[in-house]
Amino acid sequence: DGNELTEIEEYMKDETSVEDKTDLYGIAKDKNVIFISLESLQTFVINNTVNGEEVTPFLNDLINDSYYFDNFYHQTEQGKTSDSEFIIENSLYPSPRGAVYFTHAQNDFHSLPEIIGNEGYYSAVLHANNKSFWNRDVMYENLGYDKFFDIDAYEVTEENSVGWGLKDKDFFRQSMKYLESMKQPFYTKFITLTNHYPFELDPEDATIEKYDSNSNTLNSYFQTVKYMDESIEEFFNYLKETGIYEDSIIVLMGDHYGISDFHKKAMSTYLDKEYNDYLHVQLQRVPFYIHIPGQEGKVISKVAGQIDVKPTLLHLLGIDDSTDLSFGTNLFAEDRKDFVALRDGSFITDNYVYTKDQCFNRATGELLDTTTGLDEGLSACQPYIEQVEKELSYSDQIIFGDLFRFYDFKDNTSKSNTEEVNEE
Ligand code: GP9
Ligand code: MN
Repeated sequence: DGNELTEIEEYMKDETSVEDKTDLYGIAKDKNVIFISLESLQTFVINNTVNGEEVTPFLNDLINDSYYFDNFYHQTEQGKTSDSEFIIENSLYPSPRGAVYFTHAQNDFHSLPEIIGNEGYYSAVLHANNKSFWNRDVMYENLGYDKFFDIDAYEVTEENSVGWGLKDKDFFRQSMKYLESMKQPFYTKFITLTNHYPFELDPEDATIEKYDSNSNTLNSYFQTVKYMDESIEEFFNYLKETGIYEDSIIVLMGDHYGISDFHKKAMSTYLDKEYNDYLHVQLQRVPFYIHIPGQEGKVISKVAGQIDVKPTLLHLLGIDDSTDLSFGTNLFAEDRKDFVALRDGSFITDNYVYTKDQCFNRATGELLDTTTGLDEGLSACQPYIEQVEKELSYSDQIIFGDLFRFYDFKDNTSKSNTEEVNEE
């Protein structure tokens, strides 16, 4: 039965209920939401250069008129893109192994597309890959998406493909006809593809020199990142030309890392920093933008993660989520949960970065203590260690036990509780 949900439910409500409705509550009410998943884009390329040239000129400028989060972490595991999708749709953690999209696609969820669907939104995913990749066709249906424009919705040829498939510029261009005829307000998720390992690009599409290091992967990465940056700029232009821009908010998010720690040496040279476990965690930051046409920009540096996207979007849309169960919190609230947990148990707080038994000073990277060899309770990170473990395990229990089938999201009470009350 669902009794184990009661404890988890209490934890989630205590930790994530943020009462304050900020000035931004409902700012995007009834507007379209255009969510862009930026394949393998990491924060370290933003406002950075290769051979003296900006890698992401458009995304750098976009910071000026967006809410831009520069300490925003991906929380994905083996499910890669699908994990990032799962996190933003549900504000739950992905599975420690495998992909929830495959292993628990039949569970009861209370997803973002479903919630906003109940508020009159039409929802669609646009992604030029086979519909069954990551089991998306099955999972999207369960999550309540109205439509999936998969590879069959696109004209894919030798010329307009590279690497994993349709080039991003062609993808956005061909997507416009679907967007223009879509019922409004809509929630659309665009999943890009070109900036995917091994970062292949046709020579005519390269507008920046490769980097020069022992890693072909890193060397090529900057070129495909630059290409993605240009494709996003083109997409923004299409949105403006068609007038969709004015009625929309645009959310951009890196899905997960692109450069693994297999490329330590090259990364260390590029960043001119020692590659240690602290830097490895800091490299799990991915860009997160909320662009609201007509609004001034702001860089927000507080620690944040993908888990926070769902409550944040619901806040902007002015949708009351007080009966929802999530592990994230609205990023605009003052009084928020003060850590971001990565899926491997590493975490980041205002003051600390914890990973592999080591507690670092977040600001300086200085190693404060190593928990092995310390008496319990002595690590500066100690108070968070158990809570992070508990939180990840609660999320696993929800998913592995399909516990949301016992919860009535409308009544704000678990079904098992109600039954108990009735029996008394
Ligand atoms: C595939 C694309 C990339 O459709 O989303 O998947 P990834 O390998 O990054 O999970
Ligand atoms: Mn991906």
